[in-house]
Amino acid sequence: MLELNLSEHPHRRLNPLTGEWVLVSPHRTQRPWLGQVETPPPDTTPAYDPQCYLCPGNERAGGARNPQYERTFVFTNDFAALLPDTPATAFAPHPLLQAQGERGTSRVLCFSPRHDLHLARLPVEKIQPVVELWAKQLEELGARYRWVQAFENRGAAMGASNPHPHGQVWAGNALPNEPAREDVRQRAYAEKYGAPLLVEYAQLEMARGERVVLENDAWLVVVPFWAVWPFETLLLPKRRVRRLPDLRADERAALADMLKQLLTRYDNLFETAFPYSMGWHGAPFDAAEDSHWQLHAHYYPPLLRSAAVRKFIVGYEMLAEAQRDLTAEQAAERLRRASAVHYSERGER
Ligand code: H2U
Ligand code: ZN
Repeated sequence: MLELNLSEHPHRRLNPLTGEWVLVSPHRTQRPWLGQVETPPPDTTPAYDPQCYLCPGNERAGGARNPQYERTFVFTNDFAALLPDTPATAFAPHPLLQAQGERGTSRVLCFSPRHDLHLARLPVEKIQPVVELWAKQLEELGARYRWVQAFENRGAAMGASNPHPHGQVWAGNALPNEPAREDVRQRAYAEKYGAPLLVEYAQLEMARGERVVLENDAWLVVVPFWAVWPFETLLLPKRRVRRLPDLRADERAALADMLKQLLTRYDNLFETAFPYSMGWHGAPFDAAEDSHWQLHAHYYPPLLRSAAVRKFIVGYEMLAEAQRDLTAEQAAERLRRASAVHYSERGER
């Protein structure tokens, strides 16, 4: 029997967090890399936009007005997907027709008063308040709801409605699909192997090195072995941490530093404001037994070859399973090689 070579032979990789497989076709990237980068269009986004519903002092849909905030600002989404006063009752006239009322809330998080500077372009000391904001929102909503999802849709390619740097937080009492799967898989792993899955995974990747993108005292960024999106990453604390609000002050500072480094490299890859969806996963807030959980963030960027060429989840992927050509190891290497200085600051003194 021939030995399987992960950088040559088509193979499937298991995502231990979800139980799903991804088909990898590395032979399709053997052709030389066409690393041609178009010159980015000059950035003309203003520091303040009178039309923006997130800028300080501006009016939003429904007539509310934002304060003249100086750091971060939170408001309840004017078109919230979840509402606190919903009847939490079931609709189930037949086993094939089942629904459940869901109570919750949805908030918008403004990361900075500056309309034009997304996270990658903010200095580390201005990213720190974003970390504090996440921690505070998760703690506050976690006291009332089982699952609190902090996330960011960045860039028009991911459906963000506005370039003003912002994220969202949705809270509800159900455990949604993704964390529910991760809960089951992490619990089963801890029971079988006696250690939390993601704690073991971080150690394994630090020892192997080939998928590590970045590291500092408290954090590790890897392209996970089972990545689906071309430049998907997983951000993991080095210490055992169950939920984001549990982070110590030094870990919060190190997180701001890690985000700056990661997002700078993302932007430099194709010299564009790199689009992505990202979000935090930690132990559900009602969990009596949560020792199998480890805090982490997922970054899912859609770009493949340039600012204009993105991956679509279509065809085989919708009907059979996810597939990629570029291996996780190749993606990690390209991210490692990307410059640590943001392209917009190059040549500045
Ligand atoms: P996205 O860019 O990820 O779509 O987030 C922006 C959110 O802002 C979106 O969910 C809300 C939209 O409902 N919004 C308001 O709450 N008030 C407004 O005046 C416009 C948009
Ligand atoms: Zn704005």
